[in-house]
Amino acid sequence: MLKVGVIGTGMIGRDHIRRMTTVLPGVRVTAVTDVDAAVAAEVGDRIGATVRATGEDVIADQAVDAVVVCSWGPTHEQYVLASIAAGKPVFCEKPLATTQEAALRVVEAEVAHGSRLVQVGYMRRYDVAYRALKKVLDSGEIGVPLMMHCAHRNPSVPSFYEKEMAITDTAVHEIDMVRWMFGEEIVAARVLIPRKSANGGALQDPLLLILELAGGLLADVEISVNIRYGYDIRGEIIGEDGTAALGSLSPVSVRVGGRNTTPVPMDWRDRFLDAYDVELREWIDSLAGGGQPVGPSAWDGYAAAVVSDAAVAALRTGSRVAVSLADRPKLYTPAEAPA
Ligand code: NAD
Ligand code: ISE
Repeated sequence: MLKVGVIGTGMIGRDHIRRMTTVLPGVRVTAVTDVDAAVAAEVGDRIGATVRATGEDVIADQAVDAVVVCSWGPTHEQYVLASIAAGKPVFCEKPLATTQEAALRVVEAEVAHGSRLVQVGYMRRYDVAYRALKKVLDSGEIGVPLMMHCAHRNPSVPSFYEKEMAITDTAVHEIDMVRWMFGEEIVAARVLIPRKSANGGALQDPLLLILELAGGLLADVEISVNIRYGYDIRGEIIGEDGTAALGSLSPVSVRVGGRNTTPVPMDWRDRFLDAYDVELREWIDSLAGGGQPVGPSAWDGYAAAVVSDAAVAALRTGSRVAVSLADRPKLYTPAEAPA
């Protein structure tokens, strides 16, 4: 039984606690914390976990074998570094860190530790549709891939959401996904700014992000975060001999009154419910018997942070911005990398 401590009991923290408490076998949440002590106490009392005052207290808890970090992005670095210092595996929600310098500090700390402890919550890699898409691509059936069209649409975003979060918080999933899908690094980013939606208030919404991969493939990502009608994630790969796309996401369509309708999920929890389950199940399984995580690594978190920074610079300047990564340490050779 893996004993897990959770730092941050907000939306996704509570959702991961629910799945580790009621869905997944072989795991128990033994300690929780949140800067909002009342929220932590409510969650901790409900599941019988110890409520600790700080993230550091959770990490140090003798009854915690592994840590799940679900607090706000700028706090991730400190908890991941503290987990590495304690020698405990740590699953960190995306992003690994909010600057590339911070993400590199995590990589360096893990390399100094000498084995993998960190996994980052880039969960598109665990979604049945993305996995099926990758299987078609890898089979060679559609030939050499040339382009990928993606859309990342949120019905709305919270009031604290700022312009650059369209990249750092939202499209960062596609940044990780295309690196994994095509097994290549992203070498440059551009951002085009279309007509502004009135639904976005002060935000410049939507945006069109264009990513260039090392082998010449172009991936474009429409980022719309106030689309209202639902949470809609799309992806289509254009190959030399054919195309492959994420399929319809609803198991049901309804024909009534002269219309054929297909329900659209309203948020990421509905759309990726199963993917989060698979993600944490595989993480838990990988740690059994003292094993190492095999999912998205600190290097993947670092690479996503560097590309995010380039895309934010592209948004600010309107120019093409090249991506420059540090040398990849041996710990993260492709053979050891991911799902
Ligand atoms: P949230 O605001 O609902 O919850 C975050 C919680 O962290 C809050 O309760 C807050 O009080 C707490 N917190 C903040 N700083 C803390 C600290 N120093 N120590 C302890 N607790 C602290 O946000 P959320 O939507 O749950 O997002 C949390 C993280 O998860 C973000 O990094 C976000 O990008 C990520 N996320 C990932 C996905 C995904 O699809 N993988 C989906 C949603 C959110
Ligand atoms: C959120 O943090 C997520 O990770 C969701 O998957 C994404 O769609 C949303 O835009 C983010 O705010």
